[in-house]
Amino acid sequence: MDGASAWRGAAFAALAMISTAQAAAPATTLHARPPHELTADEFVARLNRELGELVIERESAGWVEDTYITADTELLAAKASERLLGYVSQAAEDARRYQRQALSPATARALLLLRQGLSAPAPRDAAKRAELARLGARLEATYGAGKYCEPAKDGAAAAPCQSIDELSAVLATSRDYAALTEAWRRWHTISVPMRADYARFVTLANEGAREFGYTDLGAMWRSGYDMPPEAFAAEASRLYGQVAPLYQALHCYVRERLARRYGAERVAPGQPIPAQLLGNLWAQEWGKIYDLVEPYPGASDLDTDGALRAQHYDAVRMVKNAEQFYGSLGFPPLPASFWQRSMLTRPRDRDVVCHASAWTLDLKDDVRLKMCAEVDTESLKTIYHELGHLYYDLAYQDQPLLFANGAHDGFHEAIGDTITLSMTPAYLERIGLVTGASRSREATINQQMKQALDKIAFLPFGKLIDEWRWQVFAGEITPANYNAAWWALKRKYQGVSAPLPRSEADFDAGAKYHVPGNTPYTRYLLALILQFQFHKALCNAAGYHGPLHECSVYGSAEAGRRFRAMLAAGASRPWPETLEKLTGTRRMDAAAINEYFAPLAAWLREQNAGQRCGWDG
Ligand code: X8Z
Ligand code: ZN
Repeated sequence: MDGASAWRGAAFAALAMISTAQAAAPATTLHARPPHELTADEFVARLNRELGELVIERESAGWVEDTYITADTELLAAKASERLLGYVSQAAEDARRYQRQALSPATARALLLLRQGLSAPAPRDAAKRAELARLGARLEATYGAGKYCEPAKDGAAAAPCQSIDELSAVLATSRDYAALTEAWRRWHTISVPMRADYARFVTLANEGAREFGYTDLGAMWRSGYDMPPEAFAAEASRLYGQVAPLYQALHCYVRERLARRYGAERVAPGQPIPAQLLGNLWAQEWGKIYDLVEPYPGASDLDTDGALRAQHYDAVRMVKNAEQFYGSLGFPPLPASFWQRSMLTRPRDRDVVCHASAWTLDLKDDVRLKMCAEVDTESLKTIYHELGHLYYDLAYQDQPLLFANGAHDGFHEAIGDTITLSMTPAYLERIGLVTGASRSREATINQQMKQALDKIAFLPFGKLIDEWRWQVFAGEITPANYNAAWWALKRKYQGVSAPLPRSEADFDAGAKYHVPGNTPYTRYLLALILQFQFHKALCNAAGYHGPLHECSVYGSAEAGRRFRAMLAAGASRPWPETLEKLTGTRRMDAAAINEYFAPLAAWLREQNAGQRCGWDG
C-alpha cells in the first residue's frame, strides 16, 4: 500500500504488468542460471520480475489483514512479509557483486532503490526475520483493533467499547475540558500494550538496516532522497525553518482564542496549549475548532460539512466527486474493480485498520481505497489525497518495478493534496457545496484561517514524529525515556503539553498510526511544502494570473498534462530532475506556501501585536 508498512512510499507499484505469459519465459531462462552468472542488467531485470510477485502476495495478505483483523490474517500477513523481507535481503547481498562494476545509470539507480525500498529490512538470521515480520503484523493489528473498554462495574452492564471514531468525534466536537481530557486519555490507552513489541521491533529493524550498510534504520530512511542522509536531515530542518514563523503566529492567535473559551488558568499566555483542545487526538490538524477561532463570524459561509449532509452525500458520492475533479484534468475514470473491491466505510461486523490508505493490489489496475469515511469535508479531502496515490500508481504502472514509485515519498503524499488546493470557495460554489462565495477581505481571511488550521498547524507535527524516531533508531532515545522524549518534542515543536501526567508506563507515540504501522513521516512535511510548489506550477500551466490562494486548476487540460507527465516518470530519475520539469526549480522551497498564506500572515501579525507569543521551551 502507499504510505505504509512494507515498502517505503508506494508499495513498489507497477512492476506488474507482467502478465503470467510475459513473465514465464525470461524467468525460466534466468532462474536456470545462478546469480553470479548474471550481468547487472540481467540481475535487475530478474529482480523487477520476482520482486513483483512477492509484493503482490504481500499486498494481498496486507489488504486482508487490514480489512479483517483476526489472528489468522495477522499470521498470513506476517508470512507474506517474511518472504518478501527474505528475498530482498538475499537480493541486496547478491547485488554487492556489481558494486565495483561500471553500470548504466538506470541499473545503478535500480540497485540503489533496491536497498531503500523497505521501511524495515530484516536481519539475515531467519528466526529474527520471522520475528520482525510477526511484530510488524501484530503492531498493525493492535492499532487497528485498538479501542477503549470501560471495565464493568459490579452488577452494571458493561458500557460499549469506544473506537477511534467515537473518541475522535469527542475531540472534534466537545468543548468541555473534562470530556476532552477523558477522550484523549482513553485513546492513549490503546498503545500501552505495543510498548515492548515496538522496542523489540526497533532492535531487529536496526540490525537489518546495519546489515544493509546503514548506521541505523533512521539513516536508511534519510537515504531515500538522492542526497547523503546528513544533508537530508539539514534539508528537512531548513524547510521547517522557512515555515516555523507562520506556525508560531498561528499558535499565538489560537492560544489566545482558546484561553477565552477555557480560561487563562488552563490556557496560559507564554505556555504550551493543552493538546486535547485542538480538535484532533494528536493535535496534528486543527480544522475542527474553526468555530472557536473564526476571524470574522458571518462573513462567509464555509460550512461544507453541513452542505454534504444536507445534500445526502455518502462515501461513494464523495469518491465520485473526487474522481470527477481528476477527470477534469484528463485523468481516466477509476476501474470497475475499484468500486467492487474498495472498503469505503467501517464494516459493522469486524475489526479493521480504519486509517486511510491507497492500494494497488496487482501493481497494475487493481487500485483500491481503504478508509472509514464519514460524510464531512475532512473525509472528502482524504479521498482526494488517496486518489492522488492511486493515480500516481496508475501513471507509472509501465515503469520497471524498482522505478514504480514516487520521485520521493513526499511527492507521493503531495499529489492529492495539490488537487485539494484547487477546491477554492469558487470551485466549491460551482459544485454546490458553498453558496454565495465571497471574495471580501473578511471572507478571504476566514478561508485562509480554515486552510491554515489544517496545513500550517500540521507542519511541526510533520517534523517531530521522525525526529523522535530518528533518535529512537539511533539509540539516543531508549525505551526508558520513550514517553518523556515524545512530550519534550511535542512541546518544542508544536508548543502543546500533555493533557494529563504521563509516565514511562505510557507509550503515546504508539497511539499515532504511523508508529505501529512503521510508516516514515517526514514525507508529510515535504508534501506540505511541495504541494504549494506543484499548485503554483499547475496554475501557471493553466494560464492563471492572480493570487495563488484563489487559483483552481479545475478543468485545465494543460495543467493535467504536465502533472501526469511528472507522475508517469515515477522514481526513474533523481527527484530534483522531476521537480524541475514541472516547476522549473530543483529545490524544495517554502516560498510558494508563504506566498499562498501571505494575507493571513499579515492579518496574524496585527492580531498578535502586544501578545506574549511563543512558549517556554
Ligand atoms: O496518513 C495519512 C494519509 C494516508 S497516507 C491518510 N496522512 C497523514 C496522517 O493522517 O497522519 C495524510 C496527512 C498526514
Ligand atoms: Zn498518503
